[in-house]
Amino acid sequence: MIAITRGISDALGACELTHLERVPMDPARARAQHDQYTAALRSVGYEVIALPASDEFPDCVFVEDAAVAFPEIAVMTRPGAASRRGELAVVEASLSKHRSLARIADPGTLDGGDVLVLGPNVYVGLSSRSNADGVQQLSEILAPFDYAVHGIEVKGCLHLKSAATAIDATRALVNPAWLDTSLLRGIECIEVDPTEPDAANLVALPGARSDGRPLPGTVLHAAAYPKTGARLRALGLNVLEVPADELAKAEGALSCCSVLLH
Ligand code: CIR
Repeated sequence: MIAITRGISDALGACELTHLERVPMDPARARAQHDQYTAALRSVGYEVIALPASDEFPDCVFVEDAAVAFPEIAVMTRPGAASRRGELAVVEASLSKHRSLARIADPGTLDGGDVLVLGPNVYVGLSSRSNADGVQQLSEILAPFDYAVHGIEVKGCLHLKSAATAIDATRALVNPAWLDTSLLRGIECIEVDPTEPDAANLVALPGARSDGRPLPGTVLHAAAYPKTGARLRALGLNVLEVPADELAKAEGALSCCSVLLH
């Protein structure tokens, strides 16, 4: 399994912000936390392809928004924030070695953070970043592979995956304040602790291995949300906690920091 990541820009403090007030950000501290993220991925068997950071693109570490990878194809997005569109070239050059590529075109916009895959259903947040044209284009790209693509409203957060992420094909970790969970068809929704609204973003690692043995139910989760982490452990999940509070100041969570190839 491969994880594509990207380094943290020295210009991180000039990132896009939608719901948060700008506060000072420390790229060195963010890098130290990001190193723990990539170490966790390596520890369970992922080969990490670490793309270089760019001073031109403050948000380049959030590589998830640039591309969405499926086993059959990868889709280069068209980020809703114009400042982020130049991030794609480096990601595309790397991803093209592993997948055939499709592209979202103008007037469509799509951020990978809005794309939630739950088995054959692909939910796309209709957010400030992803529009209906982007959803339609993604639907056409994925139709030959029998995925059904559904646009879904999100409110109060940046991306759909701020509000819900997949634990596996049938379960999601959700903040029900930010989306109507009844729209996730046939999915068991595990709620975040109400005191941790930002805790719904995890990274499921279906390929996780230890000593060559499968580690089923392994997820990465942010250390800042221990009560929700305890809920995940109570489900029998193998929770790898990583610190991520510096990148959270840039409105980034954990899934934003990688594109996983299985
Ligand atoms: C942005 O606003 O685009 C970045 N500051 C944060 C992007 C986070 N990405 C994600 O949740 N997938």
